[in-house]
Amino acid sequence: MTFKTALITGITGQDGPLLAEFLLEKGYRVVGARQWSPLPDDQNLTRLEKFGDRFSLRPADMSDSGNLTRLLAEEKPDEIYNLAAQSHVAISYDLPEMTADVNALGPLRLLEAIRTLGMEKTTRFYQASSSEMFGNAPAPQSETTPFAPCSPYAAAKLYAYWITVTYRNAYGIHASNGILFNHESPIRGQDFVTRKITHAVAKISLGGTDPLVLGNLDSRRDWGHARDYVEGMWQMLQQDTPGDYVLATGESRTVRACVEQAFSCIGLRVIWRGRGPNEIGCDPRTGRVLVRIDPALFRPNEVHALLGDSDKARRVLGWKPKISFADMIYEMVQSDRQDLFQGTESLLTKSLETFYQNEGSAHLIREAS
Ligand code: NAP
Ligand code: G4F
Repeated sequence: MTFKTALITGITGQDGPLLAEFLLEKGYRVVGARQWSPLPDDQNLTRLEKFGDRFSLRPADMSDSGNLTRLLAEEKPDEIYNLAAQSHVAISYDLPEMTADVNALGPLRLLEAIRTLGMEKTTRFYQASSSEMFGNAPAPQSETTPFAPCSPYAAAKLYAYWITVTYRNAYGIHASNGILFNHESPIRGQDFVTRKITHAVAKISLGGTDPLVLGNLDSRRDWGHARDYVEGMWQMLQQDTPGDYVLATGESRTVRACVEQAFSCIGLRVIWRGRGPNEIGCDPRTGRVLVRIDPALFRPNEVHALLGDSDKARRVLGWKPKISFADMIYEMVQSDRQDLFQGTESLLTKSLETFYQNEGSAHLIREAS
């Protein structure tokens, strides 16, 4: 029996491992493409070890077309999921050129490789487009809402969106855009706001004393669970005809509400005092400052309110999100608590062992264990 081969770029990020796991469970052979690093971080990939050699890793950089073309020629994927990106909006202001190279020209290089190799009819292509492309267009945003990007990240993603549509129309490639609203999970990067919040809350629950430091508390996002969203990516490539789809929950919350939800997972209520950069979030029982603001974390140009209308995906793909916001934040807080607890525990064990070994007391080592 032959199974399909999927190539996933951005395999070391949040969505890559979750999509790979989803496809491997369906019987796919999955090739994960990751950029070279002297200190590779494979933490998110351990969940894939159980699939043995149906999962493999290949080096690939989105800025190198020769490398990408060779990769496609050798692996001959039935489906390509282009998830690789410089995906942090705030960082895109510091690294606009690199962001454009990877996020805009990266997908062009993949599409050109498909064309050069004559794979237009044999390889389907998914482009990770983003709700950031809507900028401050009025909510709710759907596939027919005019785009209004307002960051270097969003501008680069918009080029990628249109080049995907262009190659679909010009060369008949089965190429689809998933216009995904924010989606999170316990393996979300710690620089994104949900994970930053759940990690800080987990630390506080284990005795940490540092407050959570944030930027704009009033921006609104439509947050779903990444596990639901990777299923939607796959569904797009199983359609007879390619297309562009919004995936969103249809619920929008402020960053402030996300903070309150996360603290509620450890039994703490947050009350807000002050205004603007002087606002603080406090524990009403003790007065302890749990949250404070750093104006440096505000963006030069904020997207104020994202709220998606995913009616098309629900009708055509039969997609719908299953995991609630409250359950997702709870899962993230618990996962961060567990990681921190295990980390602290192993550090403690290590230092005790070192101490006892230095003291030369086998008896005490036995007692400690
Ligand atoms: P992520 O965690 O930031 O992962 C991005 C991945 O891209 C990482 O594996 C990263 O590798 C890789 N990458 C960066 N530059 C590269 C290069 N030059 N060559 C090869 N690989 C490179 O992002 P994510 O949250 O999983 O999101 C997946 C995709 O969906 C991204 O394109 C993102 O822009 C888009 N998206 C995300 C969301 C969301 O809410 N998560 C919403 C809409 C769209 P390293 O680990 O080596 O840096
Ligand atoms: O978590 P964020 O950094 O996500 P953002 O900017 O919405 O982008 C994410 O979602 C996009 C889809 O809409 C993706 F395309 C993109 O790749 C990425 O995955 O910030 C969310 C909100 C922003 O309004 C930000 O200003 O949280 C606000 N925020 C407040 N304090 C903060 C912080 N964001 C971060 N990262 N760090 C803070 O301290």
